[in-house]
Amino acid sequence: MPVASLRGADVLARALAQGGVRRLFSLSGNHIMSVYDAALDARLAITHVRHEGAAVHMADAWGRLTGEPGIALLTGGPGHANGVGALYTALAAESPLVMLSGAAPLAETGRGSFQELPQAELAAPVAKASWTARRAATLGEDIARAMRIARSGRPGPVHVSLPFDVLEDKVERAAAVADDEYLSPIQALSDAQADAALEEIARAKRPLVLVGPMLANARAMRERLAQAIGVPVVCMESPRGINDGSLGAFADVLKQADFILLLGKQPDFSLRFGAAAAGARYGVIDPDAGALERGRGTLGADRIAFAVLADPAASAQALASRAGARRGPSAWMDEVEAAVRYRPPQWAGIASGPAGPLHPAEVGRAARALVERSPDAVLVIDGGEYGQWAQACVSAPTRLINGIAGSIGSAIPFALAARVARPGAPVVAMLGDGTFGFHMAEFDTAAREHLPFVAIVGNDACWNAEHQIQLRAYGRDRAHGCELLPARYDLAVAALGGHGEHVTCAADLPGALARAAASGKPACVNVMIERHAAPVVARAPAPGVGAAH
Ligand SMILES: Cc1ncc(C[n+]2csc(CCOP(=O)(O)OP(=O)(O)O)c2C)c(N)n1
Repeated sequence: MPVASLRGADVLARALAQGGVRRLFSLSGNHIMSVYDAALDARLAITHVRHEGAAVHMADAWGRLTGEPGIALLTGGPGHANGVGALYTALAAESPLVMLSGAAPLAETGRGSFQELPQAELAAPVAKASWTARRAATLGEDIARAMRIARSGRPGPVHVSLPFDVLEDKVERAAAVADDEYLSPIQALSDAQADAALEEIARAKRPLVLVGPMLANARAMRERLAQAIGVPVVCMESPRGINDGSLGAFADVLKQADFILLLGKQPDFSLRFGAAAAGARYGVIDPDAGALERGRGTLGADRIAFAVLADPAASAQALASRAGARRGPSAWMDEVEAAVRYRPPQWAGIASGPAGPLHPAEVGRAARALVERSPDAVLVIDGGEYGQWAQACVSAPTRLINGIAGSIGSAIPFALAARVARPGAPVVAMLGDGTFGFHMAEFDTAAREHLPFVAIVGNDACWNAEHQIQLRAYGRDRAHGCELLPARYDLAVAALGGHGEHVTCAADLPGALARAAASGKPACVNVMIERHAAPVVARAPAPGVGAAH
């Protein structure tokens, strides 16, 4: 292509490629077809989805799994607006992504241009940064800056609007961008700071390290740190906070902690603003000055032993390498591990009648057997009551959940993106029937793109999480409006080119899962389940098994 005919769209696509981007999650539209065209020469593959929210969820999953910003490319106006909601999930999950949206031409700003919208303003509250590109020649700088901000400090989503005329404008040459402009310097913990933190920990009888969503998929690093410093390291990434079913009876031991190192974990609602461990003193290591300040305000200066601005992953490494002789095997560490592992023994014996429907714990048992077949499996779990049972019953080294945002609907896009990011890994997604409806059409994307995975839908014909609130707060005779049909989602998936299984009793579930996994297609195992409240995993006085409704 002659240099003089370089479009803004070409500058953009080249800049993405220079930043290591190989794939865009996108839904097409008038404003961005020049980028589709430029993607050919820049060798950017496009996963073309059925709703902009799905593209952003996929970029989110990509960010969480690879640590590299996922890229969503949307059209302007309504396309952009459809994508903005999904930024909320990524922001709370501390997941790096860049959402690029086509936009009305700059030259027509304020004149009622087609699909004109103050896009940067709309995305700003749910993004780390949000702006409108101004010139074709400097689109490379926009991209480098967006990727740098997305992955720096506390990772998160960044938005850049791309006006139509900026993308179409021709330039002779693009402003050169150095590779390091895509990266941000890592704020490390100094040796002295690491030693001081370790001394504080050594003085405590029952210390804990809590990490937040940004280290959720750094399990090996968490284990190394725990081993090196002899202190339990627990990741909190659930909107259920200390009642996260995957943390077992953790709330019981958290109460007893006398020192807590918050390693990138914010003392927000999920820790009851510090009240979940009322007697503890805190050390805070956080990459974000604003979060440190908020933490001071929330916890109170008198409870904070130290607060340091530093990157959590680099700090984990510094702490591990500065730790001298590790604390010997401690009863406290064993106690915390046992609490996190704890599940009520009665769960193992839960069995529904031979004709079904199933208890969600039974689905969990069968799903666990499927997931455990491969150490590489990626487990995706959404919210709702079934999602909480799934999180309590099934685990995997790599797991993607809806996260602190508490939003539902991301599981199917997450599963597709996981399959793209980890082509050889089996992907299992667990989600309720209400949630299934959000992005059901992405089974078409999965079939078209040959992305097999297994979705295990817990079908209680209900928005049960909200139904349970009605039962608790207003009584059975005032529970209304949360019913769904016992729909045949399996048939819908088959019609879209996937594999469908309908399971009405426990005996049929293992076979259905095996057929789904072997089908080589995106599969929906539609399991009819009872309506149970989410599990509360407390050891005393009576372990909770939700009552059937
Ligand atoms: C985006 C979004 N919309 C609505 C909610 C509120 N909400 C949370 S769980 C839930 C019900 C989910 O139903 P389903 O997926 O069938 O799971 P169930 O609770 O029935 O097991 C709803 C409506 C939410 N958290 N996020």
